[in-house]
Amino acid sequence: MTTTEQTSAGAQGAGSHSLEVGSARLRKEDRRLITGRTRFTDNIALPGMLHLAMVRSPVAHGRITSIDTKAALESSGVVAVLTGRDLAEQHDSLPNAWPITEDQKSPGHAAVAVDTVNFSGEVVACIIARSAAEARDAIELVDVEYDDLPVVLDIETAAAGGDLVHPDLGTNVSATWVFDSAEMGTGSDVEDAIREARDGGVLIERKYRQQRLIPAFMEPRSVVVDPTHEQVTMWSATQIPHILRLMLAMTTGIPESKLHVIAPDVGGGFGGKLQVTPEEIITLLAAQRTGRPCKYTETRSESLMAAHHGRDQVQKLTLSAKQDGTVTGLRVELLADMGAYLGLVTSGVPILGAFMFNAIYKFPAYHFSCTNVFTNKAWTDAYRGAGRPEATFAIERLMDELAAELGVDPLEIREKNWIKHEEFPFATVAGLEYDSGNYEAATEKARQLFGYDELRAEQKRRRDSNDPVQLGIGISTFTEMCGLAPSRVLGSLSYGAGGWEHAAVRMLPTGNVEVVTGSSPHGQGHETAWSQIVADKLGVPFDNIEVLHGDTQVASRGMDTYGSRSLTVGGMAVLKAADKVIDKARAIAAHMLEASPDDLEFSEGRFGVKGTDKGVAIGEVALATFAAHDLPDGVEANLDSEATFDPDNFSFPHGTHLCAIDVDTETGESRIRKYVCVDDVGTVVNPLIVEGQVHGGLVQGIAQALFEEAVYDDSGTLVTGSFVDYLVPSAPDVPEFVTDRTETRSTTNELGAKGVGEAGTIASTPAVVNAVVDALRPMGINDVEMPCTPHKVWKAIQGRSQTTPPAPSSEQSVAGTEGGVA
Ligand code: MCN
Repeated sequence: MTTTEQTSAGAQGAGSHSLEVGSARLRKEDRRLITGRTRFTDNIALPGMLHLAMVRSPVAHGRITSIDTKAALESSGVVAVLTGRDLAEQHDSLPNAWPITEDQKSPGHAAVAVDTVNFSGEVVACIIARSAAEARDAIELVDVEYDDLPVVLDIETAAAGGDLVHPDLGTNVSATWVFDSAEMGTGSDVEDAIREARDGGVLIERKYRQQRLIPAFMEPRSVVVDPTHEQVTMWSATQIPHILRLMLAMTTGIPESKLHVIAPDVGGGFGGKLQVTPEEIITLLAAQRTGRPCKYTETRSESLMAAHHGRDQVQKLTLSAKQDGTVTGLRVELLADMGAYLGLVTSGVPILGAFMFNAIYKFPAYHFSCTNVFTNKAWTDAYRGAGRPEATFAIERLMDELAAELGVDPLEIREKNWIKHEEFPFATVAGLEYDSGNYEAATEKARQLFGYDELRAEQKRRRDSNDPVQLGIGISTFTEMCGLAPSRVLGSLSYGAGGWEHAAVRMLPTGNVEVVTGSSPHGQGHETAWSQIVADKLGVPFDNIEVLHGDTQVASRGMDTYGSRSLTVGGMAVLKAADKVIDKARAIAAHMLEASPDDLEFSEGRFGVKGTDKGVAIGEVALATFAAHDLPDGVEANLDSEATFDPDNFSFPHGTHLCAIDVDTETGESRIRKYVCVDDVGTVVNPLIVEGQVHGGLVQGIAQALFEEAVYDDSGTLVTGSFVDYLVPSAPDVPEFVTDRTETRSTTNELGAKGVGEAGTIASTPAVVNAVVDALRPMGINDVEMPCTPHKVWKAIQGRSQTTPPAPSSEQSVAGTEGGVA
């Protein structure tokens, strides 16, 4: 593993002492995380607390004809059994905060099903008991009868009509959203480009499937509600305590001021905890009804079955190009599976991808349409990358297909089409403005680290010798829009919230600092990174800074953590609040030094009078505000400040990922031999955290390429309902990664930083699948559906080997343009 050490810092304010920003500090939160001094939601025990268990539907689509709760009510320890009818009056439909069109169709979504169930795993009753064991024991005693309704599972069938998931909507289509570069004035007409390509250019037409994935966070979802005080307190394993509080108020009618939401230590989320869940609402209502604290923690199987899923799209793609490899246009037609309901941002997830299919390339014509479709499966929503991995996969696979079609190196075809570093800022055909980037530098570095030419030479040798183990080389040169932010842009996409972030910085009388952030970390290390930013800014030791978060009484405002936004939006709010502390302290320091504020310079935590050795430390100023004996007129007696930051633009990290994979053509097994990535996330606050984020992201993207898939049987039952069947890779399944960085500052924030939380996931899936297909291309194979399991690879080989010789000796074989074979 190699890393480039950072030397420049985004946060100014420090002098010659070593900067915190850019140093590989160990994460301060890890002290408590690895010594068991954490408090996860399920660790919370309150006096008189009751426990909940959910009765879940075994059928995917059915009318509830009767629910008999008598036996359960008589069971040991059971206090109450609540059905959908019992709770229906107490809450509105669960929220969908992103209606993508004015005429979007959305079914009502009750926390507990009332008349019909629409996916297997939906809650039909809730048991409240003295202990978790007694609550679970009573599940089987609730007798629910269903009249089966037709089960709609296949997205293409659902989109075509026929049986309906929600007959009252009259259609399975929730909404169709279109972007066209000619209409929007961002480019030319894609149909013209396609026509021209048909008359003498190159046309690549493909259909790719993004399989359904399940966010497999380490800590399952858990919620505790205490209704015994004036304010109702909810602890939840959530990514979004602030949004959750607002949504709970809007859904249940409890005034926001009477709701206190805490996200204690949260064991991962990956987008899966960016949700307002039925279970949170049920626990809240159960606590209100019983007047006692209530707790619900899901089992792993419940988590897999009923927490929202991710991806699940069918992508129909047409890429047009000239014979010299210049891409002229791209048409994208998506079907996106919503599952049975629309969750918090379900409908908007594929739309986020709309802005990324053009990726780092500068072709002139683009058309995107997406049809959101209901099926009788768990609802989908944000999952690491949310829309952007799907888009990146499609374009990076297409670039490889174009290269194969033309018989040129896939790196060359990318270079021919990408935006050159001197062309930034760059207005894209999808209507965004990319801030900065240097694709040439990242690619060159990756190429060297990978040993690209040597590996291509080895590949040729193995192809020529008909080696049963073929070498595949996969490329992904990605970018993504992150730092989900500009409120105005989000508003133009009908997103229901803004994208700002809030922070408070308070210098205490001892000179120690409290930082309050509206971001809500659940594994990303904000306590460490925010301390580094403030340490440089205020000249205070790293260890003297405390970061508080995840509690709506402590951090009253926030937009929480998702979309790799926390550093570029939340970290910037922290930086701005720290600036205000310095401004406030300057007036007092000037008074103390009997100087004009303009004559003071602030460096390494000290105000000095220019040209003299007179000075005062900011900590002394803080103490002076506490005593307040001699403050200048009109100055507050504290060094507290707040700031809200809302950038004008997203940030666009990028990178080049290269994957070498050995594919055993006899068994179908693929083993990654070498994985190199060079990421550019602008200024790096903490290289160790960035490295960790990239590693985690890579594993998650590789998981989609090779391992994970949510599978339903024909009756709509989730087959992959445990970790025995849902294959989350562990350390032995992934290679050692070679990571490095280039550093192109973002121009959208003062730190110069770009997000990293999703980068690895977005980039790695196409790199791996491109490598698998590259290994098999001489056999006439131009696609393997994800996940590329040994069985699927083997089947692809068997399917083609009857008509195609196993391995032609040419260096680069030209594949046909029809769809894949898996
Ligand atoms: N960072 C940095 N320098 C940069 C960019 C980021 O030092 N140039 C640091 C930040 O200071 C922060 C971390 O890297 O400590 C991630 O920052 P950022 O990219 O802003 O992402 P967020 O903090 O907003 O995290 C969200 C992102 C998402 S969207 C998913 S999904 C995800 C992820 O983070 N889920 C995670 N990483 C995860 N990591 C863990 N352990 N668990 C999850 O559930």
